[in-house]
Amino acid sequence: MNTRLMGVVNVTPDSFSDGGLYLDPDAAIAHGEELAADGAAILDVGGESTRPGAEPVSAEEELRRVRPVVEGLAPLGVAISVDTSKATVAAAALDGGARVVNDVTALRGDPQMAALVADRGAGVILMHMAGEPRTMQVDPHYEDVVAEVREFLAARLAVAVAAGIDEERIWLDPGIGFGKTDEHNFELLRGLGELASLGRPLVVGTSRKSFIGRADGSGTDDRLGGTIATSVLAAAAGAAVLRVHDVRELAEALDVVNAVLG
Ligand code: HH2
Repeated sequence: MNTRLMGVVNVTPDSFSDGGLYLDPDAAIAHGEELAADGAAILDVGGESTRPGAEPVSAEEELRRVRPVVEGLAPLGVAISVDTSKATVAAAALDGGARVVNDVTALRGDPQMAALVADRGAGVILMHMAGEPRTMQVDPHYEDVVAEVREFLAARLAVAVAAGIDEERIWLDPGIGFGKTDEHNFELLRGLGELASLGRPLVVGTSRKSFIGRADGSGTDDRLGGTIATSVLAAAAGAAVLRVHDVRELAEALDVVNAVLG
């Protein structure tokens, strides 16, 4: 399997699993360096938590958090993505050396975002989210979650291409935990093959999410077993990129999987 790891660098006070640990730019840069050394091919730098119930952050504050960290990590040579839905933040990160915009709103959050990504020739991750972080976990409902997420991603892919974004630079993400019940997350993980049939690489992020804790009884900082299990299943189902906090352990797991599969 040729699955790559995206290491999470959260420069936030309130992210659900590592909020406050790397708010200082030097601590965040050191953490990113460690994740790169552990085997991350991509570092995803974010300055706004999207956990259920999170309050939005101003562009100025997000920029203040993200810019020095992107600039500090760019010389490492690994690809940097910026986890933002604001075009001004994305523009500054691209100026600072980021190459990919990870937009959890799939270009719906900021009317300037699609043109920015197109003009800069940047890559973009289009993620499915039902509603917005503040309210997304209030009674999520789908008739057929895999079909509906597939339809949404196909539509957003078409919008992105129509806006002039190179199709080869677009990645798709089912948005595990974003407006989904535990059973919706399980169905999506089982149905990744149907999303892969859209023809674009899939990014999957299960790392430390609460549905794991409800399945195995683990707490937020102790969800490594379930993170590895869901990540390996996603990789086996064709995910191209796994967005994870624990890069070293996931790299080890993928090495062993590859040794077994040959
Ligand atoms: N999950 C989170 C944030 N960004 N981006 C993509 N493409 N896919 C995901 O699954 C995804 C994401 C949530 O995780 P985290 O960054 O650790 O938490 P928080 O949003 O609280 O900062």
